[in-house]
Amino acid sequence: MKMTFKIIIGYSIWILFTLTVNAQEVDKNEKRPNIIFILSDDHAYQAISAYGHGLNETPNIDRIAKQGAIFNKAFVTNSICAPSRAVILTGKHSFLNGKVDNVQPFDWEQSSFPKLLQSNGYKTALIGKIHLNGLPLGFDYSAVLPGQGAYYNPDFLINGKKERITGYVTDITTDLTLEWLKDQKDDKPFCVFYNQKAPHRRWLPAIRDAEKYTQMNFKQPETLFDDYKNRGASAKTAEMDILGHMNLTGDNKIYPSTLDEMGLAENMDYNSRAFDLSVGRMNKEQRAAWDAIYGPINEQFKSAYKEMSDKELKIWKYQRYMQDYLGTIESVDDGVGKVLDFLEESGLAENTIVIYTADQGFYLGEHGWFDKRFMYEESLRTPLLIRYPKEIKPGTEVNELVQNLDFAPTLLEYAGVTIPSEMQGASFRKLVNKENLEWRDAIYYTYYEYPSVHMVKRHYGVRTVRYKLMHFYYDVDEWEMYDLEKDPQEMNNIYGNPEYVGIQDMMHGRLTEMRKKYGDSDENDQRFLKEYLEAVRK
Ligand code: SGN
Ligand code: CA
Repeated sequence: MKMTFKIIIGYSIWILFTLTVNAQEVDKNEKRPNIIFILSDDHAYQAISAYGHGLNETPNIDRIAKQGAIFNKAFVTNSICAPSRAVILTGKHSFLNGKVDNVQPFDWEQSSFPKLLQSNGYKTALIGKIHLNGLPLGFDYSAVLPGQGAYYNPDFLINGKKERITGYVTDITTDLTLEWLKDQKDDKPFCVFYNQKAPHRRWLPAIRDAEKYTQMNFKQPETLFDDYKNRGASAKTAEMDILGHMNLTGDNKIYPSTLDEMGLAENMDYNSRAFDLSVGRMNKEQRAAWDAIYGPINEQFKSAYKEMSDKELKIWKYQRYMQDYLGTIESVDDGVGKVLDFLEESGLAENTIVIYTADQGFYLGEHGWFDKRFMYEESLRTPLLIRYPKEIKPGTEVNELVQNLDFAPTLLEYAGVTIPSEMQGASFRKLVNKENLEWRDAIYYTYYEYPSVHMVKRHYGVRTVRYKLMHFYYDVDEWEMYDLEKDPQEMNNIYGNPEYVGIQDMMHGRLTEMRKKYGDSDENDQRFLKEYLEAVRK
């Protein structure tokens, strides 16, 4: 008996041993996935046809969802450009990675997922807008726009060296990405950030798209004329109203000379500067093509303006806004198509993860607004689509709450690299494969950049599947709570409503728990406030 037992044990150990060795061998021989991370700037989920809002068509971006997965509840941790990028790179909340607003410097010395991929044998590249100061670290190649970048004839910093490239920024970013991809002939897996500037303000489309989009008319959001009744001071005092804060020249492409002729030259200094920074960069040919499209719009505006009520002017501005904003997305979508085609043609598609997302959401007239920053849904939520034919089933939908905090751990897991314990997100790989049903039921949010352009007050909050609790602070001390099931447009602040006492207590509990879990505090808020005020006073 004893002998047989020993033999069985010995045999089992041997089987286990061979299985383990084989598993390791398989891992080693298996080529690790390539990664193409497509990050556009201010691209609202409402402006991707896969999300079904009916505003525009994005057939190529939609391909990613059809052949892979679409996330219906993807959020940011801080709805503003540079901080969001810092969160994506580091996998840490703003108050830990230090990039809390667009003003504070980003510390490239800290750990990031591209650095970890690079030190684990990946070739890495960063192409397009990054909006973080200094030479990017963790990349074998970088070709980035300085700051916000320009739409026409942009400067690029190619491995730190400035070069002006003639053409349209979205097309150039795509071309640079394709060139880099075509150069990847060695055996190493790659990870490239393909970052578009579009559709960031001031929304200058490619000429070919401006022609089409300026002829179009778009449906208005239900809340375009929101009066912010039942909301707090922050919504009421924000400066992002389409009627009052979107400007006619820089934003709506009415020439300074047209306004001059109309006797509407108030604010002219600001307006003409914005105009010079965008349209003013065009060469003669580009300008002539631009004038052929926007000249007639200027003429129409000149004759129609006198008769316009404020309501009509707001609708006119909204239509101009959508024509240009959605116009810029057409070339983003074309670029995605070219990159996907390249992957198919080169045989790389099967083993390449393609992610499409944006640095935050954006208001397309909801609540009468443009811009972002708020923890309300349209700016909190981003598009997120992912394709990885080798693993992800076509047509997958993910409804759990994910955040941009999750990209770093997710991509490290796909690449087989250990996820550092200080990263705060979680890998959503198993979630996409429907293997893991244990997932968070709440997310945490912080926003700091105030007082600043658009005047959205400092706030933080928690969002669960159904409710949202927010605290606005600094020059106010206000709480807002929304029932997203009954009030998805967030028109009714229920904080203090006796019917919701229990829910309110529960949400306060969730908020305390989140602040503790992620390591945030009132002391952090006060410190960042002090640092911000010092920086902007300089
Ligand atoms: C610029 C824009 C703002 C925008 C910020 C931040 N004005 O200042 O509308 O909110 O950038 O945007 S513009 O007239 O210069 O376009 S972010 O995406 O970089 O955070
Ligand atoms: Ca942005």
